[in-house]
Amino acid sequence: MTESGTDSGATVSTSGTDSAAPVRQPRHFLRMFLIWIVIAVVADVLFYVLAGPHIPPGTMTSSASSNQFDFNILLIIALPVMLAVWVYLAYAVIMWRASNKDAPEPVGGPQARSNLGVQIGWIATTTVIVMGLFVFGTVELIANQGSGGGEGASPIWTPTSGSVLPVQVIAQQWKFTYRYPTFGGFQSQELILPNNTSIAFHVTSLDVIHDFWAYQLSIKADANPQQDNVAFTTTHETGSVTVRCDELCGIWHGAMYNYGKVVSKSAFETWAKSTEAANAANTKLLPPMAWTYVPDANGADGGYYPDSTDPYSPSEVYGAKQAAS
Ligand SMILES: [Cu+2]
Repeated sequence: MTESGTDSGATVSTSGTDSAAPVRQPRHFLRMFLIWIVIAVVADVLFYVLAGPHIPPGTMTSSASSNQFDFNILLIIALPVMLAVWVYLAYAVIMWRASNKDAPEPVGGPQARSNLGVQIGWIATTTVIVMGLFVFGTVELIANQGSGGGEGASPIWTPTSGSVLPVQVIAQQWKFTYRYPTFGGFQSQELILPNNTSIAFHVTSLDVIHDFWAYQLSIKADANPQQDNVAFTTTHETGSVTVRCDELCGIWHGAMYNYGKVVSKSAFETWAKSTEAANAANTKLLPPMAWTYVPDANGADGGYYPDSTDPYSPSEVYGAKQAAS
């Protein structure tokens, strides 16, 4: 293959003081750049059009749509970076392989050190990408409902909707239950939500640290004992929801999941009112609705566990006074 000799590029001396005659070299960097820019633009457009709408976590809620947009932007920035590496690799393998007689000898020594253009280009490009992502990520975090995360008891962002449904998420080893304070405080093992409604999740824990991760809602908020962690979203589509614990919380952490649904407003009202009525007798036995709970707080030992029991196994007695044998 001798096509590089016919290319109308700049003449480049191959190896400085080498006695070989200079071989006319094409403008490799310009070529790579042109190949890269075409592939990168095509890949970005194809990705955004074909894959973009299917990128997790979907569009079931305002926070899900917002996160999907963020992921798409990140991937659109990352794709050209990856393609730049691949184009350089492919170009180098094809142009500078040993069997290509026109390939210049590799240059070592002082000539191979310190290329100001490459250094400035590298620092400028990486700085722009990193600082751009920093600004983008910060704005998206603050402006878009904390990207669905828990914002603590005093969120910096609150929904503009005048009517927000509060749902309390109570985590414990090893299950989630949901309490509906505006429907008599009944408690459900299933998360049912009305469509086109702003929801305030009040996430708390009865024992250790858990994490409420409702994947399709794009809500992920830590569940800490004695903390009321608030996360907002607005539902936009009906469908089923998977809830998982996302904080290693003990031996059955992996089994700590359940399911929920976003249903029409009327279906939600019917469900909520009938469940409130059906559970009324049990709801009376629950602790009064509060933003955090201390299990057995009124017990004799004031601990998290029922009196005279503790979470440790009977063999965990190292250091305890042992009976003489
Ligand atoms: Cu857990």
